[in-house]
Parts: sequence; C-alpha cells; structure tokens
Amino acid sequence: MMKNFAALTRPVVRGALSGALCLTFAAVSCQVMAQTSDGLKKDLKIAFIPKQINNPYEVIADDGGMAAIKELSGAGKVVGPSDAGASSQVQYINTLITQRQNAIVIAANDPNAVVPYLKKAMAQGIKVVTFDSDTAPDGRQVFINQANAESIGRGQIQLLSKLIGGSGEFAILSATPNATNQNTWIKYMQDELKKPEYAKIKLVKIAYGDDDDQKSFTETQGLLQAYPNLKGIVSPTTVGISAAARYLSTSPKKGQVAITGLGTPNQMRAFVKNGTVQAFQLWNPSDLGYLAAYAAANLASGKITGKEGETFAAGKLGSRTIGKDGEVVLGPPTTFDAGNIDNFNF
Ligand code: RAM
Repeated sequence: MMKNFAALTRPVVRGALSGALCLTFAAVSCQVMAQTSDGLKKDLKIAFIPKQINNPYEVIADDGGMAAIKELSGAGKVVGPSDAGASSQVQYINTLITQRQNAIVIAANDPNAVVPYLKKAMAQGIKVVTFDSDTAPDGRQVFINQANAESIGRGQIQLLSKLIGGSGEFAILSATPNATNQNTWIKYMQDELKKPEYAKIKLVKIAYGDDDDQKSFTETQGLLQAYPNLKGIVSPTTVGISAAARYLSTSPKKGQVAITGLGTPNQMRAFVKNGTVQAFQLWNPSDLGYLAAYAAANLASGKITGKEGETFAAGKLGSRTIGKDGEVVLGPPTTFDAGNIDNFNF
C-alpha cells in the first residue's frame, strides 16, 4: 500500500522535451501549417512507458524515442514504474489519458493487465504503440518488435549449443514470469530444443530474476549451487545476463559455465574482456525506441492505422511496412564477441 501510495504521489518523469510552440493569433492556420516535410503533425505529445524506468536497456530505447520526437518537433516524455510488475504501469496510463497525450508507446510488463486501460486510451483517440514487449493485439494499434521472435528464440539455443559443444545441462534466467517478450522467446527456445541435434542438451530450470539486478545475481548463485553439472545459462534479458556474468566472474565456475543471452555491449564488455563471457546477442535498443516513436507519430498524424501492408517513413531508418497483426520488425540481432564488441557503444 505504502509503495503504491508513494508511487502515485511521486510519478517518475524522465527526459521531458518541449515541442515546437505555435504562438500565433491564428491558431487554426497555425495547426494546419505545423507539419514536417513527411506530413507528420509537429506538436504531438508522445509519452513512453518502459517496463521499468531504471533499466539501462529501456533507458537507451527511450532516449532513441525522445530523439525521434525531437526531430519531429514534438513533446516527448518518459514515465513509468521502478519495477517490472504486471500491473505497475496502469497508473501511468491513466495519468497520460487525463493529460490527453496524442500517443502512448509502451513496453508492456504483462500481455493482458494493461489492455483495458490502453483500450480506454484508444477509445479517446490516443494512439497506442507497443515496443520491446507486446500486449494482446487488441491492446494497441502497432507493435514494434526488435527482431523476429522466432529467430531470437531459436538463435539463442543455436549459440548456446556452440558454446557448450552440443551437450550438457543448462538453465534459463529470465526476466519476470509475465514478460510477453521473454516468454515468447523461451517458447521458441523449447521448440528448437526438440530438434535431434540438441538431443544431448537438457534444460533443467527456468529461473526468474524479475529484471532486478540483485535478484538475478542471487538466482545465478542458486542455479550454480543446485545444478553442479550446469554447462550453460541463457539469460534473454540485459539485466539478467549482466548480473549472471558478474556473479560468474568471481566464481570458481568461471570458464566451466557458458553464459549467453541478450545483453548490451557496454554492460557486457568487461566480462567479454576478462573471459567470463564468450558471445551474446542484441539489436540496437536506441533504433527500437526511434522506430516506435515514428510509428506513434504516423498514427497520431493519421498517416497509418496499423493495418497490414501500410508503410510509413521512419526518419533515418527509412520506409517501414506493417506486417501481420500490426507488427513491424526492426531487424536481425547482432552477435557480439571479443572480435567485434569494441565496434559498439550502447
Ligand atoms: C531487458 C528487458 C527487455 C528485453 C531486454 C533484452 O532489458 O527485459 O524487455 O528486451 O532485456
């Protein structure tokens, strides 16, 4: 109760950017003129709600979104909870509805918990884009997916198999049990494991670090103790993989257990350099936020509705096409290792 009350009275707001001011006596003609060269409205109010405000990955993505909104002379802001709990985003959605934002861009912590509130927003003309972690399709108009979910999931097992020489026990260290993105990837990992080439690889446990650094660290310790023959940990979350690598880096198991998954090069660099981690993957989170902001601006400007086959211009990312179920895919992930990690700075 206390926690909720505190969160309600002190909403977190980060990185507010002010939009172009349209200060003229002829307000109507001003509105008509306030467009970018792409025909997007200039004074749009677009709010980002990350899974959690203090997750370094989400910060990079949100900053990418704010940069896009600045390009479009809009007013962008980031609000959200400090934990990735299933319904911790609800109060922020309600506030944004009251503030009559033009669009909400959200990385959903749960596929269903936020849907009634996002539907309320859409009923009032607020456009809704999900990015990073989707809701059920009726909770938004467009979903900006970082990469094809199936190839992320299967790719994680392919990489793990290489790292552990095709045999042995491994565990998954995920984010929260409700996370749509992690759960979708894990489903594809489990499906990939059914192939004959992975017959000697065994998934022994799915643990949850809740995208909390300390919990992820403790869960890693627990996995290494509970499964003495563990050969690998796949952590498809930037919070989890960096905490797991930090634990392993000072453990006698360093060098015997492969840690891989999805991480940011900047958080993982030290662990690659000191031999704790050999390889992991990710896409560019900044581009993800940037693309989501452009989708929101296009929706709010009436240029797209979210229907399959529609295309829109996304600034430096070029023209993008909306696929099935309103999904737009950013692009394939990159695999980072000692040979290329220094080429990346995020
Ligand atoms: C964490 C979050 C996010 C996920 C990345 C890979 O930061 O769980 O949703 O996409 O990891």
